[in-house]
Amino acid sequence: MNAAVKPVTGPFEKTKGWLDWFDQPSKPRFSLPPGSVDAHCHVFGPGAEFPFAPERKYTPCDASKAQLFGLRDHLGFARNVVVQATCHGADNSAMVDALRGSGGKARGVATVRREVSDAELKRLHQAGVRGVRFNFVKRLVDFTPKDELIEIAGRIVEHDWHVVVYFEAADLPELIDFFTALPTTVVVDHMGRPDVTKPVDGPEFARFLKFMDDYENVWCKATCPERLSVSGPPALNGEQHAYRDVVPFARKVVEEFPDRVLWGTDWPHPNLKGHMPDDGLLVDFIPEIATAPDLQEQLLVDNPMRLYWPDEKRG
Ligand code: 0GY
Repeated sequence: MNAAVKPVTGPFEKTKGWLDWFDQPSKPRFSLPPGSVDAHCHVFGPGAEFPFAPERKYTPCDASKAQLFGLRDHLGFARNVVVQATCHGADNSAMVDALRGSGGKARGVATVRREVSDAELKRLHQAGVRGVRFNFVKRLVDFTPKDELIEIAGRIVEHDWHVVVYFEAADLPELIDFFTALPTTVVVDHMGRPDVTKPVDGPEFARFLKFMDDYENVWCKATCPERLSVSGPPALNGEQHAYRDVVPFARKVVEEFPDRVLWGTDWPHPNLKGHMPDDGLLVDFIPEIATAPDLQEQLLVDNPMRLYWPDEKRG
């Protein structure tokens, strides 16, 4: 990656202990299939241009669209899906600016409130937004009433958008009725955040798999080994492969639901304190979880293209 993409310090003091993203990622050994989509990543600010939300629970380092696109090219991706991060609240300007600056190579997932106008939804669609994100992770957001979320979900149907949901594994039982009432495709972030110290065939992950099995409109992202792993990357534990403990969980969803899984880097990896992943090594994690070329093609190209660029040819 170009040295010019080094993190810059904005006018905001970032949350203490939060690491800056890894600015010299290795070149992956795994060659991504042509047309691969990084289907979960963010932009932060730059804070001087796109101020962070007053209600945010953390203040990140800056991570601009140019830096994101530099990483895309370095790793070998063709496209990005930029997911609105909670530090920008419901002000989607930085994300929309990234979509507009991508030359059609990025789509977005927005955060909206019930006050959002029809004209704004249309404007977001024209910019490349194809979904909204409902976040239930208490350390990241304040509570939003479910009737407000249902109302928003009802309004995005006409744009053929989907809902991305982020929650902790322990909260699935109380959220499941809400998720199944949503009138759209529902995409679960990071496999519903399993506790990877528990067995992959134990009751907690079985509950998540059953949820996906029972509802064909539910997809998930086989993402964030760096966030879910307890064993950590190879540099810390000396094992040959990174994030070994996450592999069985991610492999399971990829193999059981090959046409409903997505993959993304999660760059610039908000809220990581223990270590910051080398995004090149994250790409090398992919063949561990999608072990055959046809699974890789579905995970990285076919599925994200169907959801985000349904009218376009790949590439
Ligand atoms: C992620 C995960 C996190 C943060 C956010 O929007 C966000 O702030 O999603 C997290 O802290 O687990 O997917 O980026």
